[in-house]
Amino acid sequence: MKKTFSSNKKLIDWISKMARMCQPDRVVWIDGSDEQKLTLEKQSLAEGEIMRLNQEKLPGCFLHRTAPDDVARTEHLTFICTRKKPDAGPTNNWMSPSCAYNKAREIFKGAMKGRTMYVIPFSMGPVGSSFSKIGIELTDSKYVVLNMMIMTRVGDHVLKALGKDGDFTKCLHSKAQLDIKKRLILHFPEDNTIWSVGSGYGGNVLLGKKCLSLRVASFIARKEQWLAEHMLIMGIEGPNGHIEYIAAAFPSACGKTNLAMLIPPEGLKAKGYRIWTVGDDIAWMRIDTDGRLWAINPETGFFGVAPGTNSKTNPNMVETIRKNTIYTNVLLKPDGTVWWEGADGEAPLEGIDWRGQPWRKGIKDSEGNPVKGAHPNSRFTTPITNCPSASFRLDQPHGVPISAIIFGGKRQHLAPLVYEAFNWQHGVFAGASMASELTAAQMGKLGQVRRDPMAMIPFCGYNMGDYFRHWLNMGKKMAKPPKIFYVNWFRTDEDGKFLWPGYGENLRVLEWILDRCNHKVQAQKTPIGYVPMRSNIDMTGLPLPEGVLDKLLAIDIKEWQKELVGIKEFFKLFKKGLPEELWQEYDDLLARLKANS
Ligand code: OXD
Ligand code: MN
Repeated sequence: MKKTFSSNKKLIDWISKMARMCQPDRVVWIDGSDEQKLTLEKQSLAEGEIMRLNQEKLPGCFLHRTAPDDVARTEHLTFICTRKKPDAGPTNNWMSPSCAYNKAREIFKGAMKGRTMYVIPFSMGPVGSSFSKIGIELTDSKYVVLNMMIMTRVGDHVLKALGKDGDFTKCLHSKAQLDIKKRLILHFPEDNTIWSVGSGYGGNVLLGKKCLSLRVASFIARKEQWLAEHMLIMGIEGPNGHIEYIAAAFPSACGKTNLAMLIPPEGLKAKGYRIWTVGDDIAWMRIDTDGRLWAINPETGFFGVAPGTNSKTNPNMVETIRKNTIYTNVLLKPDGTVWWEGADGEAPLEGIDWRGQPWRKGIKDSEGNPVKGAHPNSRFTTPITNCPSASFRLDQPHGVPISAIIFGGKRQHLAPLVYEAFNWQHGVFAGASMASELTAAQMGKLGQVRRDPMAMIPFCGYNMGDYFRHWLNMGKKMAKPPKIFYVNWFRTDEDGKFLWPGYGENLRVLEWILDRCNHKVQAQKTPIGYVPMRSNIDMTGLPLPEGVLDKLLAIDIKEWQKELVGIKEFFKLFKKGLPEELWQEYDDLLARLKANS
């Protein structure tokens, strides 16, 4: 393979040091070329790390299987390693940097013997943009290299941008023995360093994603006065041809990817609506000279959950993953294509399941439970540029201006379909007190509420009390801050049935949100915020039964009073570290509810 060199001494010294510890047989620099990608694919195929899928039906697509105990992010093995424990805050696992480095060093020592260490120079964000950050990932996994080439901008041009003295996030990964007892995902935000060992699962090992773009970036963003958030970004082209952009934070499995590339329902399509997808998972946002918040998606690919993806839930994604996609832990069909629970069409009669075992339709385990063909967290890694709704502004270095920020979660009863915060501070309170319910499909008690402020609980790289303070400060710096909204697509009726059809129909709510941003419609003031007047949500082509919209928008004062108990309990975790303004918002809401009870 072609040799690549960098004149960056810090980089060369660091690679030498890591190589002395991991002892690879050779070091290979990733230059980002198609030629090198082909070589890596060939080698990876020969070693059985990936499998080529049916190239007629799925050109450029591969299948990979991870170890059965390495199929998801391991939050209990994920640590924020700040020198002082309080700097990690009460919601993160903490380890002192010296203890963490020592523990991990023991696992990394000699872990790459007999293997190649790949040096991946990558840029999160367009190369050269003032938003962007450079990382270098060292890894002994070709699967990681191939995935990083989809998810980030990789290659020589990044090294060139790094130059002689440029700074970078030092990302070290080794599969080591893929032993869960020797698995650690460590973040050293004060050293701009990430060490991940013992895993091969994307969320733990594609270090540009959650580790750099959220945990480390959120730490840097506070210092540099910007925001690194777990948010989708989408453009909504309205009837007048003008595109407005929104950013939205929902916890994992609440539909960020589906929303980011929704297809407008007929009623709204006829008015001229069209969606432009900028990102489905991460937003980096800065205040520009116009006093507005501008955002980029630092990634170039989707790392999406396969089960449930079909032509009804997400037609654009079905198109996206037809080529140049790496599938992980899905079912392999006899014709060399793939399947998962909730895919289009009938389940195949047989196949090879995500563990590599023969599988038949209807097969049950020894306890009589159905055996899944695909793991519930099986994934695809696919380029954004494949997506029919991909925004033409993906590479614009200054990003897109954000008109509205939306928070949301799964709540069967409490939160209405949509409400608007009274102002930025109230919106920060809505985000900070965000929560989502566990459903029957998840472990835990049905209906149990899990607090997940701004959908960042697993991803904030520092004390969340300081994070809330940072959000409050950012609002003060903007001449024209985005309006903040809260949505809930998941309200149910007395029989537990969803009241709102969701998916493409969610655009009706987004239209109202933009109408509010543009001062086009009045709203009704309630104790929790502004809710829509019924007539201001365009229901053309969606004949909901009489009274359903009222149910979707209703506010139950007693339920909200109960909710405040949970919010208080959560806020108390931060002791004196919670900004006084959030307690003020809490008290004000309490008083408004009381006045209306
Ligand atoms: C993800 C997640 O993989 O949020 O995006 O877990
Ligand atoms: Mn995510």
